[in-house]
Parts: sequence; structure tokens; C-alpha cells
Amino acid sequence: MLDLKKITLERPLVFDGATGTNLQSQNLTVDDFGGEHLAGCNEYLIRSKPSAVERVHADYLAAGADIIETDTFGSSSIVLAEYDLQTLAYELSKEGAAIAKRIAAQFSTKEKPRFVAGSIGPTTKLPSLGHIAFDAMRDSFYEQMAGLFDGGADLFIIETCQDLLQIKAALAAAQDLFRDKRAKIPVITSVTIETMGTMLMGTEIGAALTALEPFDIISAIGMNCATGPKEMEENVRYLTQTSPKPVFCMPNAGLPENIGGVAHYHLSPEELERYMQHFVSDLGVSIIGGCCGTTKEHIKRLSDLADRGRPGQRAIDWTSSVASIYSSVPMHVEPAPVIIGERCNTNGSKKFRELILAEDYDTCVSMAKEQIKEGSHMLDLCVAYVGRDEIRDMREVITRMNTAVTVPLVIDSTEYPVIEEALKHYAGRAIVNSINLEDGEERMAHVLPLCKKYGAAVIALTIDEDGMAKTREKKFEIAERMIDLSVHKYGMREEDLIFDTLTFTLGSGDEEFRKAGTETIEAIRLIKQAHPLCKTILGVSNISFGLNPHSRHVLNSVFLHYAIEAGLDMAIVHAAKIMPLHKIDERGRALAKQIVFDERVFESVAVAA
Ligand code: THG
Repeated sequence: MLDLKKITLERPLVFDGATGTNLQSQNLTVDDFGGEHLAGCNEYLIRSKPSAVERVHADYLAAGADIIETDTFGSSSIVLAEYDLQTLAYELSKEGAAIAKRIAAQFSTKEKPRFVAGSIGPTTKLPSLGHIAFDAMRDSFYEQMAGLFDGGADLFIIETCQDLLQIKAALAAAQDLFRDKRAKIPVITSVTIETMGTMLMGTEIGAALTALEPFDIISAIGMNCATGPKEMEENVRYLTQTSPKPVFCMPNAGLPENIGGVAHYHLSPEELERYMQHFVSDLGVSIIGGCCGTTKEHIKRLSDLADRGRPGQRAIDWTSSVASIYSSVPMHVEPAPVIIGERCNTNGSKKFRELILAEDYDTCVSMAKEQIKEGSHMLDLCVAYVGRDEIRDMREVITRMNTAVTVPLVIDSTEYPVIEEALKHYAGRAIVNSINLEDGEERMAHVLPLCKKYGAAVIALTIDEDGMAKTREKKFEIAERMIDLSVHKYGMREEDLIFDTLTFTLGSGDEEFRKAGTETIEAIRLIKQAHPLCKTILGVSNISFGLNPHSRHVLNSVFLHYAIEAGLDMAIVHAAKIMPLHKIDERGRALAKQIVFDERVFESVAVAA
């Protein structure tokens, strides 16, 4: 397979320029488009006037482009339906790729091979706004991609993306296609950052990178369209400093100026070259090209630039993170822990349970927002309720939270279909809560492929066939077994795994569980020492079930303090009720510490309560 990372170590790769601009310059007539009703459908030119498309390709290849894009930006059934051409999606895509391949072959030499990128535009619909269902969008992309693949495309470019959920639908289609074809080609994903500095849905570049980075099938990540290189600089710099994958950049010929309803682009070939030289040499961008308004003269300049030297070295500072549709949140913060609000949980909050029962989904969202105000960095979400349709409740809640909640979500469910329903409606990068080995590998076999398909991280509980592990050794042993399976069998990475060393309550006073606090804390230490890339988490409130509210707050806070000392990264808590140690009186602190570490100075936990 074409190895973009390897090729671009030696030389930047150059894409072609605008298709529309070039077609316009050919002064095509209504008849060329196949009639009044098809005027403006550039994709239909593949059939009605292939010579016009061939000319675009030949011009850019002659200018020195390494990669030309097929004229299929809108060849999905979703877009073609606007011209009543939806039944032609596969055929037009295939013919579009075949034309490009034919012309590319005419220019291709051993020294300078030329490639065809199957162009996949964003369509006209935003799944995060409910314009289209995820599955329908995936199916439409699948058909378009199948045509491009069968027509001979060397790679796919999923470009001009406005909505991360749309990208995930396209990636799901590509994954399905590669599975069905038993063959892969590289995929470039490119987002469009509007002049206001985010994607159309409000997504910051960091959130886009966090959501896309986990996908193995993506070979390069970048941005195109909306603005010129000048406006892109800050975000391009972010990508080159942060992205483990090669960085792609394909700007417009400057910001468009609207003259009489028509967009005009003013950046000259020399100016574009100057910016792109900086991006390549100084920032390390390795795949470049031109979007709206760029011509063969622009591409000639980029090709000359590419001949002058390899992309600059990048120092990459990547931290494993998750994201909402808006922003990215690292899975470790200083000071620790990452605080995960526990209250949007039907099992953990009477209020939330009643809201779900009343189907007052909007107030569920208000509870989420309250927890953000209280300092939560992420939110746990569980809508399970015996006798109710959990899939439907999850869909109702998550479609609202997707755009209304600014922090990442932790999807807490025991049901696989509920987890998938959540992931296919969530634009950001979620955490799935959780997997375990209670029924052997069964649960991992269902949940981890979903995490891979949608790019999620996952919480792994130290439970196996014998139940919840009690000792540090057993907790550690289960964690190691899960790491081995997750990484070697299911293709997850250690940094996608968050271990929960689970504690029983210390509030029962039960002899059997008096060591539970210590063992849980020491298991965290063992896991972090052996696997520093893995994260750790605890549902802190579990430790104090059965005690009175004040004792619970004290015990939770003290337990959390020592867990953090042992290396805890994340905590599921009621943020408003966690107290820093210095806010707890000395007696309470001492007593709580004795309970956590089972330092038996007193007779029973009931004294503390
Ligand atoms: N690990 C992981 N996920 C988890 C847990 C865990 N998810 C659920 C739970 N444990 C963490 N969440 C909560 C939420 C609420 C409470 C405890 C844990 C809680 N609620 C109060 C009660 O039940 O008394 C408040 C009730 C109310 O407001 O009505 O204590 O360990 N991975």
C-alpha cells in the first residue's frame, strides 16, 4: 500500500488545485452539463463531457501534481439526489476514478509516479444536527467509495468536513469497504476551519484531531477550504506540533471576496508558494495542494517548492485525550484527577432517574450543564432503567448532549446495542464504560470492535470469571490479561485503556472488605508502574455506600487523595462534594485515613459514621 508517511519523509506530496475554478474557466455550456436541470452538477460532466474533466486532470498533472483528485466531490447519492441522479452514485464514482487513472497513467513515470485520490465531499447534510441518520450516511459513502475503489483510486480523501460525525460515517464506510474488499488504500481526512476559527459545528482543531487520531485507517490529517493559508496558520501549527500522523494542508487562494454573489480569490501563485514553503519547511506539513480559486499556475509553484526539499522535522507533543464536539480534554490533568461528573446516571441519582422516567430529556441536559459548572471535566452518562427502552432513552439524551454539552461523555451501559447507539450519535471522542472479564472474553469481543469502529477509549474493570478482584495482585493480574487481549487481539493501544481497580464499600463494616481501600489504591500503583501509558480511574463514591452524607464526603475525599498519590488519573465523583484535605478537620481526616488503610485504632466504621 502507498505509504504516505514514508514517501513524505523524502519529499512533500503535492495535490492538484481547484476543480470548479478550472471547469469554470472552460466556459462550459448548459448542453455540456447535459441540460438545464443538470447545470452546475460537476460530477455529471464525467458522463456528459468527460473531455472537460480530462483537461482539468491533464492541466494539473502537467503543472507537476503528484496526486490528482477525482471529480467526485459530490458523487454520493445524498448529493446527487438534488439532481435526481442518486441511482448513478456508484457508476459516476467509478467512471470518475477511471478517467483520472487513465490521465494519471499518461503522466506517470518511474521517477515521478502519479496517484489518484478519490474525492469524498461532506455532502449537504450534518448528522449532528439530525439532517440524516448515521447509517444512511455511511451507506451512501460506502457506495461512493466502492465506485472510487473499483475505478482504481489509489487513496481516498474525505475532505472539506464540517461535522465530525459525518467523518465517522465516512470512516465506518471505508472500514466496511476495506473489510469487504480484503484490501486497503490510504485515507486522508481533512476538516474545514471557518474564519471564526472552528469547524461549522463549532469544533476546535484539537477536538477534531483527538476524535480522528485513533483511527488506524487514517494516514494523514489536515485542513482544506474556507480560507487562505494565512488564516490557517495557527491551526496548521497546532496540527504539526500535535498530530502523530502526517499533516495535510490545502488552502483556498486566499479568503474569498464576494463580488455580485460570486466568490473571487486573489492570492497569487507566488503568495501561495511563500506560505506553503513556510508550512512545509518550518512547520513540517508534508502533503500540500490547492483548494478553491487555485489554478495550474498555483500548483506549478507548489510542485517546484516540493522539488526543493523535504518537509521540516516535527517535534510532536501528543497526549491521549477525549473530546466533545467542541473541545479536547486530556485523560490526565495536573493537578490530577480528571473529574468525571457522576450524576447523569439513573443508578446514581434519584433526580436523573426521575427525569428519564418523565422523559424530560432537556432537564437531563441541564443536569449535565450544572456538573460542568461545578468543575467536571467529563460526564458519566447512564440511562438504564428496568422496563424502559434504553436504546431510545440513550438516543434522546445523547443527540441533545452531543451539541449542548461542551465536555466529553463517558458512555456507561452494560448493553452493547446501547453503546453503539451512543457512539453513532456522538461526534466527539467518547469513553466507553466499561469492559470486564466476568464472562470471559465475551464482553471485550463485543465492545472493543465498537471502540475501534468509532474511535473511543474504554474503561476496563478488574473483574474476571471469579468476580470482582479483592487483592492488589489479582487486580493487577486481570489488568495485564486485559491489556494483552485488548492490544494484541483487538488492536487497541495502551493509551486507549483506562483501568478501574474498583473498591467495595468500606461502609458496611464487613470484616471481609476492610482491606478493600488499600488493595484498590495499591493496584493503581502497580498498574501505573508497569504500564505508564494506561490510565486509571475510580468510581470514588462506591467506597462509602451505607454511610451518612457527611461521612461519605469526608471518606470519599480522603480516599481520592491517597488514590491520586498512587497514580490515579481520573475519578467519577460528585464534583461539588469533593473537599480538599485541608478543608477537612483533623479528626475526620485521621479517622477516614484509618478506615481507608484499615489501621484498626477503633472498633468499627460505625464510629466514624
Ligand atoms: N466505576 C466505573 N463506573 C461507575 C462506577 C465505578 N459508574 C457508576 C458508579 N460506579 C459511579 N457513579 C456513582 C454515582 C452516584 C453515586 C455513586 C456512584 C452515589 N449516589 C448517591 C447515593 O446513591 O446515595 C446519591 C443519590 C442521589 O443523588 O439520588 O453515591 O465504580 N467505571
